[in-house]
Amino acid sequence: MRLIVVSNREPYRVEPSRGKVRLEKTVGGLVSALEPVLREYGGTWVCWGRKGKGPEELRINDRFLVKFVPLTSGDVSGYYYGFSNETLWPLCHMFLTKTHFNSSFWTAYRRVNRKFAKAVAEVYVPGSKILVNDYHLALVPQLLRDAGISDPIYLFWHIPFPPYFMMRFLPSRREILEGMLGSDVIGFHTQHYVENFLECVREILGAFSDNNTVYWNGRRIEVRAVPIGIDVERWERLAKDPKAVRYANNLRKRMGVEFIGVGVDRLDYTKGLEEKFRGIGRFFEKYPSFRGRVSFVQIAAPTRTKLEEYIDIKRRTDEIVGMIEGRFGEPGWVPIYYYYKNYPDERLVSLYMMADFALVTPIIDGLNLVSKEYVISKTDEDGVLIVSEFAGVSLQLREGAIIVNPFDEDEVAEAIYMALKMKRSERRERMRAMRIVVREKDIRWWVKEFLKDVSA
Ligand code: GDG
Repeated sequence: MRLIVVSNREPYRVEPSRGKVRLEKTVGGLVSALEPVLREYGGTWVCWGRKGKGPEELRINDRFLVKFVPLTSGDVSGYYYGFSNETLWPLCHMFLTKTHFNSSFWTAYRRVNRKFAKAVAEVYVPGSKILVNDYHLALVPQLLRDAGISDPIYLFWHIPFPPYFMMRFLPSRREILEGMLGSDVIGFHTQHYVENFLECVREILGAFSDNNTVYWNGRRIEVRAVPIGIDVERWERLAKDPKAVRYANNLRKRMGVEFIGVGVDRLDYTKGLEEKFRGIGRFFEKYPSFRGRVSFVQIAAPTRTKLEEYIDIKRRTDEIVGMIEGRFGEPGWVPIYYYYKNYPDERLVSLYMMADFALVTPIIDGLNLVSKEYVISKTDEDGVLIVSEFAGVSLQLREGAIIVNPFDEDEVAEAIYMALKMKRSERRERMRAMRIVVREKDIRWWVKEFLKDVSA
């Protein structure tokens, strides 16, 4: 099978270095999940050529080619920052008040989706499977159909899909749904999002649906709930690397506290960083005996930094961290170590390994890969995952995780307390249960399950 992956995000950033080019894997859920798949299975990855001036194609190995779609600055601001990240992202995450409706965003979105479809048509050879990713490219499946491509098209939507009462606000709701229905298979992380999608196509398009199948324009479209997995082998390898183990042990010693918590998120308003810090503050307020004994390490990776909402969330997060440091911190003890930067996976794994608990509190999150990375990095099977009930992953990991409502700071505080007081035997039992799920439902499972042939 020849795979063509289409996504906004490029799998590598191309950095010139001493006359050569250095490839740096880009950060984010999609790339973390799919880059290993293409390396292993081969195929073409069609994506945004971020710098505009770089090469049009890049060969990673003899089977894996990256094709860049050059975008103008007008494309980028209207399609990427505009329609994708100021309209669809907040709408799908139920932030109506942060959703900007602007017809020039929509014009750019349509234009860029056409550019992507054209680039796919250029590399397409009959007999391929086409995997279109995410909300940036909702129109591509139907555009490919219009271009006469009859091979199977799979669309995976990595973020939540909103219910009809949210989707109806979008002026281009019909076109978005029709674009998506050009696919043969549409995937979401949970059955809940599947149901929202089915409700939208019924209410907005008047399409007929039966179980998880939509009947539209004489075609059948299967809608699947298939939560994405991580590259378990790779994370286990990283976790076994003696350098990573040494770094984790040394760091833990240097921090000099009894307990360490960890969080890794893009600094996005959906990830609930403010809520997390409020919960931590509440914990130190309610349980003063833990002051000086617990520190929390938070990586907040910069993202979409040009947008006002993101400048704003950065300011608010800085402020709340400052408030907690100021209120609870003492010379010799830092309650929250907060880093606004990217770290390589080799560092993240050490942070996961040294942490007694991970705190993942999105307000709403399609799935959340960090939770799975934490679980797999705990090769000693010891550690506690606290996760928001509004992250898709909480359904998969509910046997082992402590599930919280991130808006309830008391509940978050209690969850931290429970994690610190939990007996080793219970920690292991819960961690084992989660490790089984993450292992079984890894990225290879997802590829098989989601890209399964359409049933006859
Ligand atoms: C979308 C959906 C869904 C983060 N900071 C650094 C870093 N990361 C990596 C993590 C993880 C990935 O980025 C983040 O994945 P998430 O799943 O948590 O979230 P999104 O980026 O919002 O992804 C999400 C996902 O797509 C997959 O479908 O789960 O719901 O929103 O892999 O490790 N990686 C490195 N340095 C960092 O500083 N190396």
